[in-house]
Amino acid sequence: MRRVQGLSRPLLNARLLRSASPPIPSPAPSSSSLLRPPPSSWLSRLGANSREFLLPANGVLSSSFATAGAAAMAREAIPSFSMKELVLYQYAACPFCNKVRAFLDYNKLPYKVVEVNPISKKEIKWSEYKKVPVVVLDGKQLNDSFQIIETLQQRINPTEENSTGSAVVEEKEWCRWVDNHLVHVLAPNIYRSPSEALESFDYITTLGNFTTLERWTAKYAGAAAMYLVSKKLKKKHNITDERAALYAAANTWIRALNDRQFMGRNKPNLADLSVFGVLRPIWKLQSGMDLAKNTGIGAWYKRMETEVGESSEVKD
Ligand SMILES: N[C@@H](CCC(=O)N[C@@H](CS)C(=O)NCC(=O)O)C(=O)O
Repeated sequence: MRRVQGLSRPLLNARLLRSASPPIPSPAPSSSSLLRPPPSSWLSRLGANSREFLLPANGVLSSSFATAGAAAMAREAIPSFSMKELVLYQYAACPFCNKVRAFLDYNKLPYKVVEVNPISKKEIKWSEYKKVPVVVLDGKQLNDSFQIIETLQQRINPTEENSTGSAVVEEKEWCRWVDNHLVHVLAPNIYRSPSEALESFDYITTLGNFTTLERWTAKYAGAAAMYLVSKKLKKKHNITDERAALYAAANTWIRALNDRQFMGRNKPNLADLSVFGVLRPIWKLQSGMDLAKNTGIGAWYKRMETEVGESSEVKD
């Protein structure tokens, strides 16, 4: 059985893994999930950290899926993982959600997607936890991308022992680096200028289910708001030049690879999947194209596309 190098056995936090109560509704078809046009409170709410990322990835990623290589195509279903249903509640542009998707896709775990409206969050009204990603696995709710991946990894490799080996320490360290550093560099880049903010919101509104008026409003109001918010985020995360920070992060990652194909050596480990997942939504945007052009990360990214392969999302 193929495996990703796993993290140590998790101390499952009861807050993060609990029986769903009240009963979790069946997911609405993803085609009906929307990024609604901004209500009047939206601009102020956009200032929240939680709204750093509103960019849908699906459309951006279609070409990634199309380039799935032979290695990924040949991958087998994971025999030890028995599950009835896995539902991912997400914002398509959310880097944390894309981390989870990269893990699911790489491991060929079939999942349904419910696109959550970031304003009303009505799709996760049943949940006390109000962030995404949320996974519902056979009726159990899992919150937080790190915990979701770790829990699923344990299901894939139930016999894996707690390890403090150097490879595991390294993997953990770089997973933390993704959450604590890399993700914070992204929003200031994709909303860096009015034109880049518009580019980003063009994806959001093109892919979402908007009326013409809603699409126009969300695109321009959202872009304007996030352009302003991105300046605050730069300060908050001590970034002076956002592109330089993005390139520096990519170069840091490449140095960490130290001439290995992947951090997991011949196969991606969880750190590879995390870096890839959070970069995926921006890869076809101006910031992603600049990143590929000005750093050496492109070759690793292409290898990751091949390894992760096609999406294992199940559509209704
Ligand atoms: N530590 C969490 C962070 C998740 C997170 O911050 N998600 C954002 C979207 S990118 C969110 O849902 N924010 C709450 C909101 O939108 O109101 C994880 O790794 O899953």
